Amino acid sequence: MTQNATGPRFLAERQRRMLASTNSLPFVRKRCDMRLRLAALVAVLGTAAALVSVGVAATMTATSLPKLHGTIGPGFTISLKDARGKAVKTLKHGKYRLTVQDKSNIHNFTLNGPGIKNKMISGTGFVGPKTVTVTLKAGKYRYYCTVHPFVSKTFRVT
Ligand SMILES: [Cu+2]
Repeated sequence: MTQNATGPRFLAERQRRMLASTNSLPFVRKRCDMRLRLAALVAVLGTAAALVSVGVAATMTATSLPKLHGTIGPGFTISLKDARGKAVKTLKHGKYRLTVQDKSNIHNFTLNGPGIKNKMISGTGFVGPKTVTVTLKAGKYRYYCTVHPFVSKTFRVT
């Protein structure tokens, strides 16, 4: 005798399987959800840690760089001094933290040389301090005001 596919035994078995599968579905979903959340959390934490370490590295690099101090104004004067207050004539190539004190709104402080093409560090109309990181390469640099180009000095980088 062959079993009838629509027999009561078969139907009961099919119903049991369906129930079992629908009952286990939320479980599966929950587990997947938790795994996804965990993965997302790990990713977020990883990114945060990476950002913090990048921030710390950037801050440490910026503050440990040799410092240069530039001034422009208030008259027709421009200057660049090292951390010890000595007028800059020659510098070793590399990265520097340059702070310009702009003491006049009629001038700007602009730097020109290898790798730095007429970079206006402090603009005309601006008064106050401006700090930038500059990478100096071997060669001759000139710092000046574009409005009054005769307000100008040079230094050499080796
Ligand atoms: Cu000027």
